Amino acid sequence: MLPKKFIPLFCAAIALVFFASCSTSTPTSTAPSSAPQDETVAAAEPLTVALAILAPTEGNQVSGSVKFRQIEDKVTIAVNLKGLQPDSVHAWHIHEFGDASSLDGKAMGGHYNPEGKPHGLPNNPERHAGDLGNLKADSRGEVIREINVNNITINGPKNPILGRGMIIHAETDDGGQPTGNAGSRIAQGVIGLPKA
Ligand SMILES: [Cu+2]
Ligand SMILES: [Zn+2]
Repeated sequence: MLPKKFIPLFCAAIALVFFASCSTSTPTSTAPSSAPQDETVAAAEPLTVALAILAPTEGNQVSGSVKFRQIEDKVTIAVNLKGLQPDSVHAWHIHEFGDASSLDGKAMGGHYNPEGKPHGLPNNPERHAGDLGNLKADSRGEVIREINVNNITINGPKNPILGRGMIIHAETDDGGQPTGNAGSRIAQGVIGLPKA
């Protein structure tokens, strides 16, 4: 048996051996990275469709889908919502992050605005890329609508929206700064790739 006073010394020696073996093995774990090549492959494939499935934020009942289809330099956005108050009007925007981890929708960040423009309504060419204006619910609290925009792409060089966030707000977008006074976020969804 080891005398008691040598035990700390013994432990220190073991630790030193481990440390030394770890540091000497470090260079062998540095394998060549293939990341730059993968990025090139992904960027080369132009996509023409994207889909966001919207779920209600905490305390709300609004759900639906938003389908994006790119046709040449224009994107058709088809929205389908239910669970709104009858005849109510709601702002809808593309937000910066496709992050639905927050129950109030705040993890989606601010309006998608890669060009650094002021907030605006769709009739104003000087607006955030994510500014889509307002949606009016029918007498059953539903929305079925299609709009066309020319300031975004699915994953092209101009304001790509894939992987960003889709938000429906509680209030109407009045076009005011900085974000249209649209109120809280009542539904959210990540803009992703549809299966078909
Ligand atoms: Cu918004
Ligand atoms: Zn905006």
